[in-house]
Amino acid sequence: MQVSALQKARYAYQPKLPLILRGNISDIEAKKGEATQSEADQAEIRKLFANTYGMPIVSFVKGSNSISSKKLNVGVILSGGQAPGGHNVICGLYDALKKANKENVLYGFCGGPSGIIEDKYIVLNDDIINEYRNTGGFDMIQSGRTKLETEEQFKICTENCHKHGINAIVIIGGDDSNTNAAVLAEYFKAQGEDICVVGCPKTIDGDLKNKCIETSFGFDTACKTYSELIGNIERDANSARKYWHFVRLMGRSASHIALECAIETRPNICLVGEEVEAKNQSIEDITNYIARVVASRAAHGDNYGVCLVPEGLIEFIPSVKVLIREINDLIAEKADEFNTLKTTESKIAYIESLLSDGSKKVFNSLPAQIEAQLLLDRDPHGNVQVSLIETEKLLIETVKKRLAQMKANGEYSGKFNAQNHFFGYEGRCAFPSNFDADYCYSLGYNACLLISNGLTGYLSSITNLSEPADKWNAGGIPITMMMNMEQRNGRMKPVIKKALVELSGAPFKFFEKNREDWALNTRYMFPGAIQYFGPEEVCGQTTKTLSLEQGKSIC
Ligand code: FBP
Repeated sequence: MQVSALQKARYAYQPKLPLILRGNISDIEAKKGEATQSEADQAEIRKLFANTYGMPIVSFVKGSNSISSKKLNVGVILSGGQAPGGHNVICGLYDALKKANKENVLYGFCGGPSGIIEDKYIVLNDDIINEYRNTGGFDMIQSGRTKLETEEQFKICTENCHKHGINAIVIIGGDDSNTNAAVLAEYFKAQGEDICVVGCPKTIDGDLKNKCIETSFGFDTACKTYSELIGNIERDANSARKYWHFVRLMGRSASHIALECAIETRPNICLVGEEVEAKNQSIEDITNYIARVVASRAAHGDNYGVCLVPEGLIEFIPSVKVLIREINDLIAEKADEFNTLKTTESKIAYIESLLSDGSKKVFNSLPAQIEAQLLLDRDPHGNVQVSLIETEKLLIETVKKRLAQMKANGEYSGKFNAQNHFFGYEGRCAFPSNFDADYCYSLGYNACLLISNGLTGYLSSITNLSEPADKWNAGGIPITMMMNMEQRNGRMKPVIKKALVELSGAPFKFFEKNREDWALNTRYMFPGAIQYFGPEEVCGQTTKTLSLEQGKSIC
């Protein structure tokens, strides 16, 4: 493979581990805490996870252990959307396995969870691993969105584990994939199978976090990549002074990415889905807010600006949320009829005929393009694919109309020329920042320790992340502890609770305090590209979100 100079230099980077993981594996003790309970719906979740519910949080401390050095065969799966650092999780896991026993074998199941069902795998060795150290992407073994959830899939999975003598599976995924990791762990236990399942918290969206998981990997690099691009656009806007740029940012439901990028770049407007929901705002309210800022800036001669739009915004507008839920249920319930319809128009007409009166009204108020985008295929977990809904274009249109009315009323006399952008895939496969390179390597290394200790149904956890790596803590969190019951594909299911932006949290408070100033005055910040080599204050910064959440001040 031809490699760039940067890639060559990154191969040589040695990711940092927490101090506790740096010594001999035999000197690390697994300290178990109190029994745990699920986030909510304890009775139902206890019933569904009879063998794995209530397990304690585990922390690794200095001590001794009686882990045997018996040969282990481990399978690893990348699940869901790409996130920078995935390769490093595998590298950390591989290095720890080889350190524990040179005979240990790591199977990389290819193409996501379907790899283990179809028995598509590669046996990872030094040559393969060394080609992917500290690189972006998931191309070492690729990823996929197949859901591991049926009894039949679990049976095939068991057969394939037996075939290769697999003792443990590591699933690197987001909330839905780790939910499935917990279900698989429970299945193995119930069947008396001695196969551990351990998860690793992956997603650029930043919504897999709670009091025990401080951030998911990939969020840091993705936000820094988007912030670099937004900063460049701000500089262009500030130079040309003739466009309003509407930038939609990936992140699925939660607005963590948009909020982090706003704190990094200080745009004139950043919408936050969770606030829209809390204030019960409609598309009209959001439009009026944007138009007011556009008009106020125009009054000072500034006919330009930058507005960040989280891709999940549309789902938070309460009336649209109800509409999406109805469409999700209808698509699941009437799948046979719906899937026979050939044209977009016939699909729109069919769904419209079945909607409640309230939702029909909201549906009809949307441009045809957005109606069609709301009906596109659901992901395998039954979620609408918000990355396909062009909310930024919808807002440009509604704002344009509102400004025309304001002009007619003599409330506005500026110019509004808008450009739309969508930043998503651009940030998911970047070279991991030093933070993500270190964090991911540590998560993978730590997953090996969880397996060696026979722990199953756990998520690999590295904490104290706003401090330097040598002060990080390592351990495991029982996945059931993060669960509640939610409606999916028309049925109640146990799932890991998604972490949305907390309006009382430090990152949102910081943004709220400053947004009016950023709206009217131009306070753009240009973070520039991620730096991998150089002084720690340039290369070693965590996200502003993490710093603020951990009580650190930011500049
Ligand atoms: P995960 O939750 O699987 O990590 O996905 C992250 C994400 O990038 C979302 O932000 C986005 O909405 C979605 O994937 C896009 O999915 P796809 O890669 O299938 O287009």
